Amino acid sequence: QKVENALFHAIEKNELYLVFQPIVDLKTNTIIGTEALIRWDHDYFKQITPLKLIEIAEQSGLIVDIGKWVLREALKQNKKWHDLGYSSMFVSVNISAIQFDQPNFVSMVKSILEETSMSPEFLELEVTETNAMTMVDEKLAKMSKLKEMGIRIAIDDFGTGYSSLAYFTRFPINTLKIDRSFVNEIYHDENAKTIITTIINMAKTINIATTAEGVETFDQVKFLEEQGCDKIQGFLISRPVNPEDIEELFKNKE
Ligand code: G
Ligand code: G
Ligand code: MN
Ligand code: NA
Repeated sequence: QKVENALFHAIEKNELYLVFQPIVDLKTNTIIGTEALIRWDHDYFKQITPLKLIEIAEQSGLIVDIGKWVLREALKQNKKWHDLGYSSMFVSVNISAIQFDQPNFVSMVKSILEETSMSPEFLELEVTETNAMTMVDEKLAKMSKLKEMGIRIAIDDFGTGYSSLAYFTRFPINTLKIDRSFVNEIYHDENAKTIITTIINMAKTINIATTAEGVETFDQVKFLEEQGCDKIQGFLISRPVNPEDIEELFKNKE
C-alpha cells in the first residue's frame, strides 16, 4: 500500500483529526488559546509521525487540501468553544510554505472564516521562520493582507532559522514562538538563557508578543516569567489533546 495514496483518501475516510494544545497567558495564568495539530488514524500507517505526515503531504502536494481541511476543522472547533462561553479563545493553525504560497491563500482563509462564522481576530496563523525567509516580497504582501483582515501571524520555531530578529521588523507579525530547543536548555546552557532573554527584549521593543514552546518544568516558567515572556505552551500544562480534554482544562483553570 502506498502512503501517498492512503493519505489522499484520508480526508474522505474521516481518518484525519485534530488535537489541541493549550496556550497560557503568563500574566493571568489562564488558557487564552490553543494550537491545532493534525493526527492520522490509519490501521496500516499508524507509525507515521505527524512530522512525517506533513512531509509526505508537502511532497505530494496534498498539503493544500489537507491544510484547508485543518483550517476549517480548527475554526469549527474554536466556534464551538465560543458558543460554549469561552468567547475570547483563539486558535493557532500551522501553515506550510506550499500552502501559504498558493495564489488564492488569502481568499481561501477569508471564505473559511465566513463559512465557520469565526471572527478573524480569533485566528492565528503559524508560519515557520524558514518559510518566512523564502519568497519574501510575496510573503510580506500576503501577511499584510491577512493582518488588515484582523488575522494574527506568528513565526513558529523562532531561533532555528538563522535569521536576525531585526529582519523581522519588516514583517507584520504579532507573535514569535520561541523554539522549544532553547526552552529545553534553560537550566543546562547559559547561552540558551541569553538567546531567550535577547529574543524577548528585542520583541518587546518592536511590539511583538512572545510564546515559549515546549515548557516542561516550573523552573522554566519561573525564568520565562522573570524575562517578561507573554505566553507559554508545553507538556507542563498539557500535551496536545482532544477537544473534550481541552474543555476539562478550561474548567479547571477558571
Ligand atoms: O503534533 P506534533 O507536535 O507532533 O507536530 C509535529 C510537527 O508537525 C510540528 O512541526 C507541527 O508544526 C507540524 N504540524 C502539525 N499539525 C500541522 C498542520 O496541520 N499543518 C502543518 N503545516 N504542520 C503541522
Ligand atoms: O513546530 P511546532 O511548534 O508546531 O510543533 C509542535 C510540536 O511540539 C507538537 O508535536 C507537540 O507535540 C510538540 N510539543 C509541544 N509541547 C511540547 C513539550 O513540552 N515538549 C516536547 N518535547 N514537545 C512538545
Ligand atoms: Mn506550531
Ligand atoms: Na514550533
